[in-house]
Amino acid sequence: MSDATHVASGKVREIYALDDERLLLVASDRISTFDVVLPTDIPDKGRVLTGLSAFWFARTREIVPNHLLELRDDGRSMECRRLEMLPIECVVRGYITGSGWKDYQATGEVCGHRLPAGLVESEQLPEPIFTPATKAHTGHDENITREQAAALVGEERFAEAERISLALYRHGSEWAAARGIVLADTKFELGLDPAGRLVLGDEALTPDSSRFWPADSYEPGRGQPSFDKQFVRDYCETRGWDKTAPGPELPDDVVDGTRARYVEAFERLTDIAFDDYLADPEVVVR
Ligand code: PZK
Repeated sequence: MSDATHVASGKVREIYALDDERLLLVASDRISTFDVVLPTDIPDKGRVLTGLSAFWFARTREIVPNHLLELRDDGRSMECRRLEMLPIECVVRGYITGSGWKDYQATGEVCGHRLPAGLVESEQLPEPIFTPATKAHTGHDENITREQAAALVGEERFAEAERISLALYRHGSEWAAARGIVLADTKFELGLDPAGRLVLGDEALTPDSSRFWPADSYEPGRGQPSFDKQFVRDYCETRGWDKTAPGPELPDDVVDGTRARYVEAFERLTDIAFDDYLADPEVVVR
């Protein structure tokens, strides 16, 4: 860490440059809700997200190569190949929720996909759809049409990004469904290696880059509880917080319950005990 220079901050992660070809991605224990980072950490949250990402990277290598070079012993840092990132977010939706639900209610379409009439909130779509978005540096990513996305990355790369994203989502959602978790939607970031090949970067199929819903309480026609953040959201609602920074500090029971949900997501999806991951992070890539 000593000779790594800080490159960028996300809401809950940091990127450092190791050399010209390699970056270090570090996931903190910070949690955000309603787009605000809270003052209270969730212990091991960064390790859960890093472990899950590494797990998926190892299991999706046949679909697309990825940027992971090495998982560090701390369980929260990944050495990665430096890529030239595409200027679009590769979002896949299998269920109609979030900005997709808003757009559908207003226009009957999401990113130019005309959807069946009469869908209710959180309903499963006839098939997963690729719904690219622009990367907003302030505020929210903006959904764009396939034509707009193709203009940004080129027709051929757009088609390949769509194919790869849908294949990753199908793999992840089938795996998760078999373990009682609905993967409602997810966001991938793809980049180009020096040879111009598409490579999966960022984090993948984690609760921070996806909506995970508990399958046993899934019920279309309403918003769904979040697998990981529901205790935090419920607590914030009871506090009558106006959702502007700074957010409220979380009491111990909300922290403990939320940590348990992250660990449960990790263990259900990987079939690996989280303590085994802490003892040796490499267990998720073997
Ligand atoms: C890269 N981000 C998003 C911002 C974060 C993540 N392999 C890569 N090569 C080049 N650039 C990136 C990556 C990756 N991953 C990703 N920004 C740059 C981002 C802030 C914090 F953790």
